[in-house]
Amino acid sequence: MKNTEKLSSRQAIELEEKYGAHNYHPLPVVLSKGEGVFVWDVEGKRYYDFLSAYSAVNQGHCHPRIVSALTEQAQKLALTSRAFHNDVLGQFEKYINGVFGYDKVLPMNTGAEAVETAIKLCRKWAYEKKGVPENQAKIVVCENNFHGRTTTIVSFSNDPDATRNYGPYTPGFIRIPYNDTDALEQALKDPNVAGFLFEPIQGEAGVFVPDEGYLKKTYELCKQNNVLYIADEVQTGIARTGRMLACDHEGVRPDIVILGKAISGGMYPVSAVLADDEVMLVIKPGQHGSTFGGNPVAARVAMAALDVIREEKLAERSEKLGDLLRRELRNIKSDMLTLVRGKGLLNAIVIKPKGDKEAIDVCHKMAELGLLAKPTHGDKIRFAPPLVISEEQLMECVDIIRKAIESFE
Ligand code: IF1
Repeated sequence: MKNTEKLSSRQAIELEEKYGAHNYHPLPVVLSKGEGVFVWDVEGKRYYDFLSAYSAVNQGHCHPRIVSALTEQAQKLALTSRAFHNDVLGQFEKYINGVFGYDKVLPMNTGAEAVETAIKLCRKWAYEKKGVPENQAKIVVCENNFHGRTTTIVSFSNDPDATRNYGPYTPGFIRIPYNDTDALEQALKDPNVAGFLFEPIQGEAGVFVPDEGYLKKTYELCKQNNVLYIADEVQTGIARTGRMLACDHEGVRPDIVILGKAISGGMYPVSAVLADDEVMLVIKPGQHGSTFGGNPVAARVAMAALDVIREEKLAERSEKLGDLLRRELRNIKSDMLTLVRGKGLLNAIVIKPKGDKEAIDVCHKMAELGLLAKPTHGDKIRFAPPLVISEEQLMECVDIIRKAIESFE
């Protein structure tokens, strides 16, 4: 068998089943092409993509500008490591700091690595600036958080699937309820608390949007207690919720911003941590890094991906179409559809089972009708199309969703 043989869906699934680790359970659809809001399976069936690779593909699949950045740079210089300078990294750094308004950026590759970077930065800052005694620094996190899959990050998760039998766990984290400012106020009484790490909207928890004012209040509490305010915007950032950062909705400026996913338009693994000098410069040469972080392909791709967000006004589009989507979904009359929530084009619905039909069956029906989405935590379905979707396309998608849900009436 050649490496690039044309496979049927069934053959492709069988190969993965037989030769790949079983750490995922995908819908039985095998995709081979993407363009804008659409993906196609190997049999040529077209679908609307309502997952957008977990919000990595905000700019749409295979955006020509981002593809060009990738291919042009790949033909010139792909990787030098950080042992030498390259002629793109500095331009990217200047560019991204201009976009988000920070002094410095530290580029990594995956979201989890960027979260790890933020944790290390926060701890080092605690010992070297705040004066926390050695090895005593604590970081406050929230219940039902999702920040990635590394051993340290899963150490402060309360999802049994993420944690079970992966111990021993990294200490130094305090978990408090999300959307509870009193709990944060209590936790910050411990003088060894160095940071508050949170998602502005909890993605994995089923797109849980905190009460209005939560970001502002938690920000103020952190400021009062000399605690770093660390926003994981890996999923919520880059225009997904209707602003460049979800924190922009309440006008708060985190001490550390963590970005990933759509910072590359899903073209390449790029992540980044932003902070001002006071924090970022606690890390000195040799104290943190990665082979691929800040490579010229990543740098070019990220600049193109951010250009697209700005030039195509995708934050504005996300805000407007998100309002429309929620309004339309709330008009669907079905006992199964019990809740619609979200911000911008990061949304979820909650499905109440009817007989033996549940969220996964709704997803299978939507796939049949040409729209891909996936359940999370059994009863929720995330709706997060690429932000380049048009109003007309969105209305067609609402029709598909309505038909799928009503097919169980
Ligand atoms: C998986 C969810 C989304 C993230 C936030 C860091 C990371 C993520 C806020 C780590 C990653 C992903 C990864 C993916 C499933 C997924 C996810 F369902 F778990 F919640 F997007 F909705 N911070 N989120 O959401 O980034 O290291 O993966 O680049 O299967 O792990 P990464």
